[in-house]
Amino acid sequence: MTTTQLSEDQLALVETTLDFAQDHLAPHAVAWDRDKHFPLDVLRKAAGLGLGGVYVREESGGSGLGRADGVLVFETLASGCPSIAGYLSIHNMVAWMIDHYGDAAQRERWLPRLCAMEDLGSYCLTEPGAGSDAAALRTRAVRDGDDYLLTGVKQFISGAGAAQLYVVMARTGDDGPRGISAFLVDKDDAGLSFGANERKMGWNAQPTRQVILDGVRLPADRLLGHEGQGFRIAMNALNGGRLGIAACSLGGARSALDSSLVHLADREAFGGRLLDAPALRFRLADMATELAAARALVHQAAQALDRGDPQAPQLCAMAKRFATDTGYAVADRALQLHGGYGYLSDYGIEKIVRDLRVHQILEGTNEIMRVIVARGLTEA
Ligand code: FAD
Ligand code: 2MC
Repeated sequence: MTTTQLSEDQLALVETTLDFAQDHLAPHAVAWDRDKHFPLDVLRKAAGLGLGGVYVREESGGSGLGRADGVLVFETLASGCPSIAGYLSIHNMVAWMIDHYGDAAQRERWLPRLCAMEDLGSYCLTEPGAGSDAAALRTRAVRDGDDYLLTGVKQFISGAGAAQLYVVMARTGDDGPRGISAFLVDKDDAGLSFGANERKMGWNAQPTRQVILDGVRLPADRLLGHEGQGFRIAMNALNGGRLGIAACSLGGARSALDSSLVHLADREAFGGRLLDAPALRFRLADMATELAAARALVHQAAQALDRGDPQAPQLCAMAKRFATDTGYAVADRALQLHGGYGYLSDYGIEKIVRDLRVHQILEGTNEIMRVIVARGLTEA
């Protein structure tokens, strides 16, 4: 169910993505979660549909889609598996950064393999001592002749170890956001290593590791954009990323709602179908209504980002906060509607709840989303 009129192209995009989600993600999602398996072969299949470079311009080898299309893609993918859809959103954020801020040589070097998902991307902002207060990061990039030497630790990096490209935000100047630059680090660069794969509540179908930089020597052409631009680049990428995560919450919650409808139609109690119980019908109606409201906000924010509206960062923060809170609440209520079966792993509902929980934390916690919205209200 959508809240906006979709064009013919968008309907076709949703149909293709839904086929992919139903054929290649949904049947395996529970097993990938259980086995902590990151299905690289399936990601490459997704790339065959243009999902490795969703926002990369066509002349750079991508699909050339906007955010209004992207949120349809990621909602649909997440209806098959929120964890894989979430990683795909991050990979696409990285690919967009290269296309948008990279020079011709950087685009040529990285984009063909990123779009094909022969190489995966990771986004490295968070540190052990700097999460929400991202501008306090301490990873340093010190100029050494024509090179930079990078030293520091990045925490909670999605895709780390499997990815080939790490976009690393590091300090080249003074304290604060304007002293930060963005660098392209290759997995094969000497001095780069990874922590253990973190044991997590959800998002188990993709790895999360520390990225450790111990004097990684990079030639100056690995700087993305210019010195001091890194925080801006990181924030602009996150505006779109937050919409991707918001859309993933919509997709996960929608599939939990759909499962509830099937379960309640099958389940008999007190002489009739549970689906006919008025209290449960009201609950289903509320779940659908809240998801529709969240979707409308996500689409509104996506359109604002596409047209370069100066309010877009605030709208993206509103949409991320609202859609991830709503998605989690809807999935949790779907679990309740499944009774004891919702608590069993094989039904896939508890997995959706665990996956959606982290959407309230990453790409900026929902408290930070409120900080951003409130600043927009109080600062001219
Ligand atoms: P903290 O910043 O320490 O926050 C702790 C609590 O305080 C939170 O509830 C927070 O909302 C609250 N808080 C902090 N400041 C304020 C304030 N001013 N007002 C009100 N409340 C506040 N990062 C990456 O860079 N790349 C990744 O790929 C990546 N992937 C991730 C994958 C997973 C599975 C997880 C769990 C995290 C990932 N992250 C990644 C990191 C994520 O973005 C951070 O965890 C998040 O930004 C919060 O930072 P923190 O964990 O340090 O919490
Ligand atoms: N869009 C565009 N520009 C932005 C922006 C946004 N969303 N947010 C900040 N900026 C700009 C801002 O305009 C300012 O620019 P200028 O220097 O030109 O004036 C600059 O960035 C510094 O901004 P602030 O002065 O607001 O910086 P401050 O340190 O006070 O707060 C805050 C910034 C809290 C908004 C930022 O640190 C933040 O978003 N924190 C959350 C961190 C986060 O989201 N981490 C996610 C990691 S990735 C992840 O989890 C994955 C799973 C991939």
